[in-house]
Amino acid sequence: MSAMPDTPDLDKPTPDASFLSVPNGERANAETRLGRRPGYLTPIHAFYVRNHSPSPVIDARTWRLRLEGDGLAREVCLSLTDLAAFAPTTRIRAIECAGNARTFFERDYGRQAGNAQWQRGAIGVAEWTGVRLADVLAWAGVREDAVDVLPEGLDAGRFGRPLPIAKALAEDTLIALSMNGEPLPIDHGAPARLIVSGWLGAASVKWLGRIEVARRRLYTHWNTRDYTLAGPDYPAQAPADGIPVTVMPVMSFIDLDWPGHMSAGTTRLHGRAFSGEGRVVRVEVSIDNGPWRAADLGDINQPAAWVCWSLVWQATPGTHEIRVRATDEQGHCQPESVPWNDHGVLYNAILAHPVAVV
Ligand SMILES: Nc1nc2c(c(=O)[nH]1)N[C@H]1C(S)=C(S)[C@@H](COP(=O)(O)O)O[C@H]1N2
Ligand SMILES: [Mo]
Repeated sequence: MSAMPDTPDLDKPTPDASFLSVPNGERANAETRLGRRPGYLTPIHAFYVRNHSPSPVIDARTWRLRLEGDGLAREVCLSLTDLAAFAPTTRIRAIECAGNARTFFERDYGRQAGNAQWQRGAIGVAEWTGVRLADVLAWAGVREDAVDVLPEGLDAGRFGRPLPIAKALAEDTLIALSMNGEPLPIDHGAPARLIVSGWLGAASVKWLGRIEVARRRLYTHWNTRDYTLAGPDYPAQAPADGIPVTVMPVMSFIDLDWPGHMSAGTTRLHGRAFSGEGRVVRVEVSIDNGPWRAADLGDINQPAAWVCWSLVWQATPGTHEIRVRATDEQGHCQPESVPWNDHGVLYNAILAHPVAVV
């Protein structure tokens, strides 16, 4: 760990610590304050961190990635130099924790769901550079009848969340070695992490050490006992306690703190909208239950990253409620409410954002 991190339990420097706040005191976790308008790409110092064990410090010179399992023709071990031989690939992609906005379950149902009580900031967009997992698996001789791929971290809990082979072979599933043009920071998985486009953040395993490829379905805690839709309204899918979360649904945010504060007058509201299922095609805003008005969308609109939106507003003094709803290219729109689930995942209801204008 570096000598004096600005945010306790994080390795990375957070020069403007107000960019990150810690949900409910869970150690080594921090969320982005969207009210600080982080930019299209979330800068590293402002990018949320979700750790189930503290960030391990790994020596990149001795680090190896082991690929094994009955779904491969051979077992291989790769160093960073070996990985550099594969074609470099860059993608702008979001990572969003399946538990983002979990705190709103408590607001809606009067009790807390799951653990880390995220507000809206367990999401970020970065430019990831690395190699395609598909290229590495092909080189290791992935078999036609491979079923599941389990990437595993070198953190104390050996965190791992299995993926079906089709998602592992997708052209934008990356072994990322850098983030926003810098070597991957310790808190974000140095020296190598997976980036799984559009899926729950848990699939983007950090501090990769091992990848198992199997000819059967694979299960860990993280696709059977957490990051599942579980509870009275959801059927168990043995051996999972519910439906394992995969793709992240469409969601939108206003770039204001919660509650927001601003001065009266003509102003422009800003925010961002994301869907794991493709591009966001429409963002609408309703103020104080008024008609839905179409917001302007920014020029950068990558699939499975967010699009920035803005809308001119004549802000009058008083307290207002601003609602935003996004629609993605699959035609999916945010719901009015989200049914309770025990782990508090996939909260994407339209939020009534309180804003005080003075
Ligand atoms: N090895 C490992 N990988 C991990 C985790 C972890 O605890 N250990 N957390 C996962 C979860 S739940 C999320 S939401 C993302 C968060 O990525 P970030 O910390 O880079 O924002 O990492 C995923 N990868
Ligand atoms: Mo997560």
